[in-house]
Amino acid sequence: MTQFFADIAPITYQGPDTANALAFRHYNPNEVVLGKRMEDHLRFAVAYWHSFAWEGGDPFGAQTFERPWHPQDQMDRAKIKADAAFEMFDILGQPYFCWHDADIRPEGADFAGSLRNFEEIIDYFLGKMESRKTRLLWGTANMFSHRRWMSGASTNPDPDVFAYSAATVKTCMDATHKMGGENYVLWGGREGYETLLNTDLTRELDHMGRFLSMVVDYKHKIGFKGTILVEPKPQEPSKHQYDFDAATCIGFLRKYGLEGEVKLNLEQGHAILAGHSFEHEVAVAAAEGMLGSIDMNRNDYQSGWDTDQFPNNVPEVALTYYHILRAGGLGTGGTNFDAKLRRQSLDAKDLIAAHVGAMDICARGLKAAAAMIEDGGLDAALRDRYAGWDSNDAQEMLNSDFDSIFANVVSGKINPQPRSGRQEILENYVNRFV
Ligand code: XUL
Ligand code: CO
Repeated sequence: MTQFFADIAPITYQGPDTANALAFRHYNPNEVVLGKRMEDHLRFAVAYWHSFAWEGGDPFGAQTFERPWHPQDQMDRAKIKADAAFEMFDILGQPYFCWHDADIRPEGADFAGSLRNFEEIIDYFLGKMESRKTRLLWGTANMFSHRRWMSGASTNPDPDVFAYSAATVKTCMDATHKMGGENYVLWGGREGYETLLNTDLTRELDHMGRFLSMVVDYKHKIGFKGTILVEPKPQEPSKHQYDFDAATCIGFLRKYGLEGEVKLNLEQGHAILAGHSFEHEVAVAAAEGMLGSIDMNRNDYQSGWDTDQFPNNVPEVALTYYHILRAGGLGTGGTNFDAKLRRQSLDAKDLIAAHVGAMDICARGLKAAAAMIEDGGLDAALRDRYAGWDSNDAQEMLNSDFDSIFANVVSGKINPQPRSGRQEILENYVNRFV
């Protein structure tokens, strides 16, 4: 037992009326929603990097947090950090967590040294997981922080960096496989560019496609049964990122023949940066059968930065889960809180409260989404709006050509009559449930 969370008891469900700041009001893991336990719908995960590796810095100032595992450059402190992390998973009853290699182990003197540290900490995790329910939702490689990746990983102009990236991802996939991880994620923070003046965009995209094919080949070689996911984001840190949004990623996957092998890890804040709502991104991925997993963290709507805040908007979350439920759920994916505290939130209690609130918001959203599905109002409205397409004439038109369609229109047989889209009525409908 570490001292970090010493005075914080496991969080329990106490119902919507409790005044206890550290209790669930809505997240009741065993409550059945649409025939499935809430925990099994939501599949929450803690992001190791924001909760335990991030030190509270921003572009104008360094560390504000003082944790027992700081500074994070030694193996013994990496283990203290792991002790605290698993204590938090227990306190929250978290079913999953996610890591980057760089979050969990100190960098070694060279590749082999980093790998030794990494393998030691993975075994340390496995020891802790023996007696716990918490599992690995996904692992990933941090190929954006160290200066070697300043010009990209698989898209780097230097083939040596491509090689270093491949070796790094191999070790992270091995570790994810060993831990029974349910997905493997690739987010290309520096797979993009600052200026076309020094960038061969066509070549870089081909290298990225080839790299992802190697990831898929390696998955099959080692028998990893999890899902490979790419995470779209339009910019930050790069000015232009190749994985701009869901639609861009889907086009990329199709171009390189990977659409049957790779799905998407969608993040709310990234959707906002791309000028989309989160439910748009979810619906686009679901329409292509490529909905994989979600990072449920929002951005500040005014600043335009990737502020990675915990979710706190029930209507937004409800519409997201509505589309997830309609798509058949998250599958091997989950709801990862890729979210960090504000840098003034110094206390262990802040970290717990942030997750409790986020889990509650998601539970409320899920319940609202389920109620809308059970009520069927949105589905009925959609059916009604597209009912004209149920006719034989409309279906035959799709199999005809311009000349026969033209004949029907010019003869006056077809003469469109505009109908209301009923947006406000539908928004009012949603507000009844959230
Ligand atoms: C960065 C981001 C990453 C990925 C994993 O914006 O979202 O943390 O989720 O690399
Ligand atoms: Co993310």
